[in-house]
Amino acid sequence: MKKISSLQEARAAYKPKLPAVFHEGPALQIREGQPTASVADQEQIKALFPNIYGLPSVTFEPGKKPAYTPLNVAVILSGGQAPGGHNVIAGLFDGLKACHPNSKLYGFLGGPSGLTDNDYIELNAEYINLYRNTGGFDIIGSGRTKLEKTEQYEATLKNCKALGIQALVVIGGDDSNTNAAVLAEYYKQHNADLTVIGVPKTIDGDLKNDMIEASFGFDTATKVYSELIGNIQRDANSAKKYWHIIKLMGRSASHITLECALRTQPNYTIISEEVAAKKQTLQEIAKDFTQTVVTRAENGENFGVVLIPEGLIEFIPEMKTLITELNDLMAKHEDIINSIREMEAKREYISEKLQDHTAKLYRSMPKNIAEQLIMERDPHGNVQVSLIETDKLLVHLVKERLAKLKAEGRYNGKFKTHTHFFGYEGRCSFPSNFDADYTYLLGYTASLLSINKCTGYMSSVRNLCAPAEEWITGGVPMTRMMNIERRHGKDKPVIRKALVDLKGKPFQTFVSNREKWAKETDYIYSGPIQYFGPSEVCDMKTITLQLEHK
Ligand code: FBP
Repeated sequence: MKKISSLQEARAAYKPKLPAVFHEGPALQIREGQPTASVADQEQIKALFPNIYGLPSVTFEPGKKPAYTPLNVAVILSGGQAPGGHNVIAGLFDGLKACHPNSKLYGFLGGPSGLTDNDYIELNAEYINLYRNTGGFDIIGSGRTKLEKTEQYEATLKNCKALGIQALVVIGGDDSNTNAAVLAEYYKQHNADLTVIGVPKTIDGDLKNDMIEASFGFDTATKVYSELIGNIQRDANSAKKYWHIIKLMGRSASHITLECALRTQPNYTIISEEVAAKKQTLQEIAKDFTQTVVTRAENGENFGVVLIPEGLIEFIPEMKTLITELNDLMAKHEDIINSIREMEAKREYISEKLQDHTAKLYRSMPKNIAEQLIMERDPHGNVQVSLIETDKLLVHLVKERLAKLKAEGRYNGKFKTHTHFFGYEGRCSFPSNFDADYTYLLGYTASLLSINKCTGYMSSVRNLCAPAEEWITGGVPMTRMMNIERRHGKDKPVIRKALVDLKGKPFQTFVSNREKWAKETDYIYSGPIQYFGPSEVCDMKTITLQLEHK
């Protein structure tokens, strides 16, 4: 027997678990549900997507294997990396080959730009085998190019036609899948025989709804971050001399931070959605945080661990107003602003153009934050929150408050801090067993949706809290998840992002424990992801998924 010398080799041999419906290969029948409607703004969405609106959800059930003909399919990876992307492609490839050995799979390189620029490779078994059960998106690369112009749609159609492609699978988050729905409608309107299927990806966990229980990558990424947080907690509890402030990825929603808090029980956690609901100011947040530091110091504990969601800044109403005003200003005066060399002169030029109260807030920001707030936006027009040091900003404000309390004789502790940012560390990790199984099945399901010409559908795998054998597979029309939102001053159809539900069980569980976790040192050290061993350890689901669906 060949000696295995790395985890990569050992993982290459892992066989993702398939539900009973696929045990004998793709023998199945399709069961259609009732016609669907969008989550809101039905008339507008229907008018924008007349060809793919109102379709029924579909479920795959055991049946006789139909006589499939060969199919040419292309795949793109879009947006940020998420563990399991390679397995989506492996599952897609295996599903296509199981239906017909002469089917072909192409990969457009570097995300949506590969599709418009006709940059592609044909994927074969030998190449795919190198990537099975591995993290990362390096198999074909990813990108964030936004498809929004007619010339781009035309280019995608021309390139797909030239390769004889009959279905395009888009692996992405809410924006990328919105793009996928736009393409599906465009191809239908142009009578092109080109099916578009979406696959729900993002470590942020915000592409979910009643038919999509989780986006892939969330499970692995939160387990990686929780391991790191646990290690830091143990260090903090050993040395008892530092406060560790940890910012966690999640561009907008705080699902990652909430899941990590439930898994590790830190002393203080901020959930952006709660901040927005309570309309908290930056100073109010700093006050709360300071109170936890003071209380622990009174108990002789000058150490602690704090979790902050990356997207926080945009959920603080006053900061949101500031960012919106800055966005407009940058759009109008970016060249002038960039031509000013000195940051303080830049800040002054900008402040003069802001409303009085926003100018005051902008002037009060530490220099690094003032600079970070005017950095280049991403292609979707979003502020690049991962580059804003909210953690350092809060530390600065808490230090100011503690100094004042000390001067008044109301605090006598120490507040020595270390800040951390965990994001990229978790996006390309080896997928957990859950993500390896889930993604493989999402890909396998996408192959069947492609063969059955289910255009405008997102691959869906449900009943995820049950063992993989009992998972339910099918497709959900993407228009069902859409509503109209204001983006860059215009009404746009978009897949609705799922923010943390403040009435939901995960947040409520956190609320009922947070006071205790603030005072006591009740850390959980969750340790690294386990790939081999008992199922209750290796196939463990996220606490969020269990609380939401068990
Ligand atoms: P997606 O929504 O595209 O999956 O990306 C999520 C994310 O990882 C966020 O958590 C983070 O804010 C962002 O990507 C970082 O983007 P980039 O990789 O471009 O730095």
